[in-house]
Parts: sequence; structure tokens; C-alpha cells
Amino acid sequence: MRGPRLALGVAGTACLLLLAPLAGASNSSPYADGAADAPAAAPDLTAVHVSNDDAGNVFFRISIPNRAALAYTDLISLFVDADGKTGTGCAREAFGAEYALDVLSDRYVFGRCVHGSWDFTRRPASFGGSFAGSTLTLKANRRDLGGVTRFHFRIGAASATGADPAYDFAPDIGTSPWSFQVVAPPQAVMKPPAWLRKACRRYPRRCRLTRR
Ligand SMILES: [Ca+2]
Ligand SMILES: [Ca+2]
Repeated sequence: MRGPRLALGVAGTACLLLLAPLAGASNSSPYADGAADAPAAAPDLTAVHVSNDDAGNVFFRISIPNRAALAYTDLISLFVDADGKTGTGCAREAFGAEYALDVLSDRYVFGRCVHGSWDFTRRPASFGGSFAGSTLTLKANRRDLGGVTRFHFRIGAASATGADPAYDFAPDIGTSPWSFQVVAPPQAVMKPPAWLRKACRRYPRRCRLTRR
């Protein structure tokens, strides 16, 4: 009898943990790229602020002080290396990005890397973007960014006004990528594992699970 009782106790405890909200678990992190460190024509990436809310929505706020509004010729791409491996995804070795959050010619587009090529055809409902106060905001839920807890990211900005586009990168090419850890209540982003669902079905009085 000791074995089954112990197993039930563990399952019940885990269920309670899943049900317990982690109030105020959302977080934020600052990043910085040099000011005026690129050709003057390029959108100048400087302060970057990344945060997430308890629902797992990730917000990227990117300061571009030399823009009051984005020009039609401006391109900003935020590359998410969801698995932290530059050898997988698109633009391998340089970015290794699985997802791209872009604004191009006033259009906000979401890219997925499929077999080494970008697919911009399916826009997740959580994706969005805006520009105000010289700050570009891009957002997406982490479930649309591979569902990972931690990811690497890089930002590229270009102005395609002349024969030679002017670029700024944050962080600089050749340096380590920036990294962000999503902190959100588990029940907002994951299902309980199969063994736990089974245990809870078997012992419903000891373990209440919210239905999804
Ligand atoms: Ca810069
Ligand atoms: Ca990758």
C-alpha cells in the first residue's frame, strides 16, 4: 500500500503546483546597442527592452532615436533563434533563426523558417507591431516562438534608399546573441504531462485539473 499512496501524493502535489498561479511572475530585461554606431542613413538601434506578461506574451521594445516615424524604405527584422543553435533555422551560422518578426514598408510580418527558407504566409494571432515615440514594439506569444523558456535573438535594421543599403545590428555581428528568459505561470503555457493527467483522472478527488 505504501507505493500507491506515495505515487498519489506526488501526483496530487504536482497538480496543486500546476493550479497555483505565480502572481507577478512576468519579467523584463534591458539590452543596449551603441548609439550612432552605424551609417547615418540606417535606423539606429539603441536601447532594447524585452518583457513578458503572465500569459506568455513577449514584447520587444526597440528604441530607434533617429526615426520619428519609420520610412517606407526602412526594414527592421528581429530574428529569434528559438533552440539556441546557429546551425539550425534560417541564416545559419550568423543567426540560425527559427522565427522573424519584421516591419517592412509599414507592414508587420511574421516569418517562420521552413526547411531553410522563410515562410511569411501564416500570421499568428498573437503577433503584432506598432511604432510610436521613436520606439518600435513587436510582440508575439512564446507558444508562437517555439514554446521555449529561453531563446536567443538579434535585430537587424536597414535603410534601402541607395545602391548600398545602410545597416545597424543589435547586438553587433560577431558578438554573442542576446538571450531572454520567459517567466510565466506554467498553466498559461503548458499542459500537464500525460502521466499526471492519467493520475488525476484516476484520482479526481485528490487532484483537480482545469480543463483546456
Ligand atoms: Ca546602434
Ligand atoms: Ca536555431
